[in-house]
Amino acid sequence: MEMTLRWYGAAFDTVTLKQIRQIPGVTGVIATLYDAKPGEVWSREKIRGLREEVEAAGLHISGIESVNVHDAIKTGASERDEYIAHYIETLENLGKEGIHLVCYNFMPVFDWTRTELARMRPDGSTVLAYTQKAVDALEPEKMFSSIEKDMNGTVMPGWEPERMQRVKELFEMYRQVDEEKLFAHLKYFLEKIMPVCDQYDINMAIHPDDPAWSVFGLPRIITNQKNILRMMRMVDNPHNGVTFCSGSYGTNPENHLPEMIRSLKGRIHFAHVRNLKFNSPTDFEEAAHLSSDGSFDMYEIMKALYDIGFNGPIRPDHGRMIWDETAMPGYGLYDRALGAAYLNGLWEAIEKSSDRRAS
Ligand SMILES: [Mn+2]
Repeated sequence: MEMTLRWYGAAFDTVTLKQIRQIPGVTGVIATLYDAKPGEVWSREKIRGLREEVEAAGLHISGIESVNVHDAIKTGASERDEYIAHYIETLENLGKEGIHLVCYNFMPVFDWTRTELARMRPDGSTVLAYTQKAVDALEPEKMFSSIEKDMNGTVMPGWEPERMQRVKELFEMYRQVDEEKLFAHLKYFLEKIMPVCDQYDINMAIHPDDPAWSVFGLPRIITNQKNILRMMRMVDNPHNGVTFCSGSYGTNPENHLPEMIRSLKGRIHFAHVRNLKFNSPTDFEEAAHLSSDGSFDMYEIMKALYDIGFNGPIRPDHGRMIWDETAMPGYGLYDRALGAAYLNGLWEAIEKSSDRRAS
């Protein structure tokens, strides 16, 4: 595996490439053109500029998170072919610049959903949290304004103000789309893009829905082992793979994370590893990466990745806000750096003990 950190670009991120370069063992960044709109073609020049900026800092681009999929594709609207053509052009340009991993999601209307961005934990750190009670009590249009004040002045992925102004309209677009239709639209999209992925050896890594169940009555399909295996079988190409995100699949306690990892051997192209602390089955908060701080066995998660021969990029996912840092919630430097160091430590121990057993 390669340890990486997500980076939103110099214009948007409070964390610098220089700081990332100094985290032990981090050699790559997961980059994006953060101001590109869904459906827009990413020009080769812009991608090259980004690549050169990252390389000048002694790092490289390990993958893109995300190239967003336009709502016309997700809803199967008549103009979807035009947007798929744009997506293909973006993939071509990424491939020509030597980028071979693209994370994306197929979530309707909202990306990840949290009800609090700064819940205080006993140690004084603040974290993102979710409580079903709050979602049930809220109109979807009010979701954005209820968390906006805690965004620390940053723009959070999937929660762009201009998008949130259109929430009602977006709900209307998805009114006729149920789970079966969403699967069909995903299949249509994947079948169209696989040839360009084959040509440039681009691994597509779908990110799970977060949380892994339906919110506000919207369909959600990338939620569990059964659905993800269905998605891989319906377009059976090794480039059609997944981002294994422990914090997203793990929102549903019925998802057995190490077992899911083992069932996805060869198709996990990217891993997000973080820990959650459950206070009840419908209330969870993000925890430090350390197993004992949350509800997951992080050793077993890393061991499963090791055992299936995972060799793609991995990144610590959301971190807590600690040490008075001000940053995009979940994306500060300090706790993600601690997370990377911890995950690297687990990996080294697993690797060495496995070598010893083998020899
Ligand atoms: Mn994730």
